[in-house]
Amino acid sequence: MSMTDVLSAADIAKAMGACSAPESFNHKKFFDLCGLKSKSKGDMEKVFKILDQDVSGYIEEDELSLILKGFSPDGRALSAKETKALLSAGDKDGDGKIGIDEFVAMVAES
Ligand SMILES: [Ca+2]
Repeated sequence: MSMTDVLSAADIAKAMGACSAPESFNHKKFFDLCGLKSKSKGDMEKVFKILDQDVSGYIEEDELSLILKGFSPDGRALSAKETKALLSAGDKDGDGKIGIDEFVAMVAES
């Protein structure tokens, strides 16, 4: 499974371009531009599984900081500040990581 099985390469490129500058990552804009927001729950779950690189069932902080690389190998790492903002947007139960249901909810409401 790769990102382009779910999303179009053109949409991914558009989303990556919108957050290429330092400290410019906005998850709402990103999930909208890359097309994920309008995908099915099943597609969002496929993307979650790609981002959960160690298959722990959660996207932890270190994986969150590399979220852009999950979408495109040349993506930049998020700053600590951007990573914290993304974590707090998705981590509804406050366990410090994002589960699959939290991920789907965060994308859907973005
Ligand atoms: Ca993980």
